[in-house]
Amino acid sequence: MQKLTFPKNFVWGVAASAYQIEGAWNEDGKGQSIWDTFSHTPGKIANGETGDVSIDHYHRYKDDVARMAELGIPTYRFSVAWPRILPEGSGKVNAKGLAFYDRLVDTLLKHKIEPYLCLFHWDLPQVLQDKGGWPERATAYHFAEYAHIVTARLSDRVGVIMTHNEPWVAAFVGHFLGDHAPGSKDLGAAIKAQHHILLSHGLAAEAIRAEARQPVKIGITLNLNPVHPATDSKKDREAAQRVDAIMNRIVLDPLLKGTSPIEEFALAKLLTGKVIQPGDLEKIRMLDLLGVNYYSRAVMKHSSKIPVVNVEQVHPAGNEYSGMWEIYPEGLHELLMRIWKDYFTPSPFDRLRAAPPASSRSTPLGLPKGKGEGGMPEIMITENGVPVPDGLDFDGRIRDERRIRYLQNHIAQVHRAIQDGVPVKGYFHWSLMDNFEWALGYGQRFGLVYVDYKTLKRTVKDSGRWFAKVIAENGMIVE
Ligand code: IFM
Repeated sequence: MQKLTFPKNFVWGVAASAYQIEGAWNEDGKGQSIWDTFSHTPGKIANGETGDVSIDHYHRYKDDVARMAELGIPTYRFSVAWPRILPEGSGKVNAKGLAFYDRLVDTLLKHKIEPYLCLFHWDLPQVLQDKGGWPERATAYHFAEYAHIVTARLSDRVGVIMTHNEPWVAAFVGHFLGDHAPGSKDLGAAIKAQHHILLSHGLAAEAIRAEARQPVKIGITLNLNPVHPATDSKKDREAAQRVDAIMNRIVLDPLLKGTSPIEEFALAKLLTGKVIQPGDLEKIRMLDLLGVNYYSRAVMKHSSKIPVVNVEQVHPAGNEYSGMWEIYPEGLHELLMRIWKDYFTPSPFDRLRAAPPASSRSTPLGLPKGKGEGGMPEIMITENGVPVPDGLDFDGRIRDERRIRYLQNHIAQVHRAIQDGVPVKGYFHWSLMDNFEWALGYGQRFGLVYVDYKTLKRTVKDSGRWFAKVIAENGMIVE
């Protein structure tokens, strides 16, 4: 038996997003989002489910926050629904929408829970989609306007603002794979959307800096996966590299290096024309906090199954799987080491080249100075969790042992990465409560708190109590 202790001030938290938990889809002046439209379209969501009511957090937020406090959870990452604030996407502000987040933040602070606010977790105002959505450059400027409004209202009490959650999913699952809103299947649109979302991050960062009432940390949260070739053949290795470029590097390179792999793909250029305009990449590189969402790895082989990129995902036999993915804890360590090596560790040559004049705003990596250590962005795990079947046992308790095992194994990998030199500053569990899992509806449960979808009654699972103990002890015992 061994105790794994985390560094002092390590940030423990839980995460959630507006559309997945709030419900109240058309209340208090909220505009329609692309997820309202998508979920109301027959055939898009499992069992025809929607987020119309979801778990009704909009009306039950006080109890939900109180439960978090009871568990001793010190930090909560939530998202703001853009169409609640700006029902038309831009222009007229909906006071009732802002008032909801005002109340939420005050309630969190009353319970001494630090709010981490995320501006965009996929619920784009439908009116902006009608004008072209993320493939349209103008959307990035509307996002900056929205960031400005939220910052002006909440930054006196919120010290961390994340611009986007998983921009790759919004761009590629929404515009190329078509499984998420808005549901298009167009690679060119996905690449344009990807670039404009990242551009909007940079524009919003400027707006946040300009408007913030206190020094605010600006972050972004990325879904990242180690990509492994299915075999050692040249074709499979190249397939894995292509997927790494189009899933990981497409977001990491612009944010941390000021380059983009889009420029490496002749086809992408052909499809998107001059999507990256002069000056865009400099704007994007504004970051104090890099959020890493980790769930699994991707094992890829060369195939025509997914056209254009010519790859297919394979699921190695003999491993453990959840309701959605392979369970692969080592991948979290591998991913953190890779991010650190490729994006945070300058070579001696880089150091010489980038040696900044004393007055410069740049860091040794050429990154704009943030609040992170030594001017580098901080790294945190902003999501990690598992969908496994669970439910009430005869005595009303939820013994979700698989989730506890999953968390223990993944948190141990974070600890291992810290020991190996990656200064990971925090870990957020996805999610606080069971909720609407996008195209899969309510079929996959990720919560530390079980929700009865008929009565909306909440019950803390064994994993919730286990995680509370990890937080209280700033660590855990492992075999
Ligand atoms: O539920 C999602 C969340 O919205 C974004 N990250 C992955 C989670 C699990 O699929």
